[in-house]
Amino acid sequence: MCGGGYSPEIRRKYFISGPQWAAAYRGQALFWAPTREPITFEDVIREFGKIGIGYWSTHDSDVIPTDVLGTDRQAEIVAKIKRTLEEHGVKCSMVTTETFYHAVFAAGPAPEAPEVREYAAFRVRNTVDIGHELGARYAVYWPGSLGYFTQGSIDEIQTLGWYADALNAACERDIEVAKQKGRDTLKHCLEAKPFEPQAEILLPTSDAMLAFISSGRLKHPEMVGLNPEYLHELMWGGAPRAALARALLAGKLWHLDINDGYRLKHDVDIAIGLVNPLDWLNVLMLLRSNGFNGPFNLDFKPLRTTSNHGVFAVSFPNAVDRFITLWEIAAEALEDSVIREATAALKAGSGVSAGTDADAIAEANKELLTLHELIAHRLVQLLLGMHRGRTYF
Ligand code: GLT
Ligand code: MN
Ligand code: MN
Repeated sequence: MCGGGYSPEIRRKYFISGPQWAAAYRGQALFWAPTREPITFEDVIREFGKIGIGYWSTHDSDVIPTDVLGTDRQAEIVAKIKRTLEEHGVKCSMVTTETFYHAVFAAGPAPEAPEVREYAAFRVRNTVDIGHELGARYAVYWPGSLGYFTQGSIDEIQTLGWYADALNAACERDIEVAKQKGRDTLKHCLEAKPFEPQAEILLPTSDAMLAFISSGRLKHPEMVGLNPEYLHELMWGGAPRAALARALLAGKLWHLDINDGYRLKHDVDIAIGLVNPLDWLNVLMLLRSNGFNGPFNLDFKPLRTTSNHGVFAVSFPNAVDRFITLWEIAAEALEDSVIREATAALKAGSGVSAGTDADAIAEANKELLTLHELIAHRLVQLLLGMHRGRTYF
């Protein structure tokens, strides 16, 4: 750690999940060889338990080799995961289907070949089964391979329809299994990313996904919502806070990948608040004031220069703790008397009765609007602790 941290008990009070793939990420990329040794799900779950990360999330193929998915061997591995989770006091919150890595998805999860689409349907159905078995409440879908490198070779409308068929298969299976097990159905959450790995992506943003959900192609649109990732909205140049506001407005913000990075760059998946802490404070104020309390999924990648030991000694505890601190500062900011007073004054307006006289209305509001800037200064004060020890007059 950096010399201090929250206790595991405090960390467990938040609905924070750690992905298997993030902790087991070995530092590899297109031009980069791995820098860390492989680790198992037992290692990850044990370390999350020690840190106090109460929830674990996984792709089907992170822990179950592709060739044994759906077989008895899968059942054995799932039973082993269950035991490991129990042993370390960690719960599985979310499962996601990998429909991008294996060569079978070379043309994406919804290509022309019906046998590949049938296989994709099997994969998402099977993930639903795994999710129910592990007690998860969320399923995530990242259709990053739904797109193309060269134009004209695929039919966008048909591809989107086929992708909807896969989600329909997952929802129908979910309804069946939930009934058998006496559980609620899962919340199926779509995750957008504007670029990577395809050059052109069919569902590049959370807004595109909202349109897709209400396109009429989904049989159970009420079962499908969003898992936005902070960085993915930033990557296309959007304002994550505004994207999340639109998702909230649509009642579809169900799950959130928390991380950080830069605008118009690739998916660097840096730990939350390490690049844009002020923006994150604003995002968390929005979420708190609209009743979103998680799950917050730590979808960041420990840096390639971090060691195996550092992943659990430095990366994860610092990411969790920065989230908690920012979350608490967000509460402070929402209660802050300066911000409250300024906001109330803005909402009250100038009180002038000037009818249709635009100039008179503008004149009357002129001083009041300075409060926008005042709020911004105050937020930075709260973030950096600059309000401490100052005299206010
Ligand atoms: C992939 C992607 C992430 C998604 C994962 C969920 S897969 O690593 O870049 O942002 O959350 O499938
Ligand atoms: Mn993500
Ligand atoms: Mn990402």
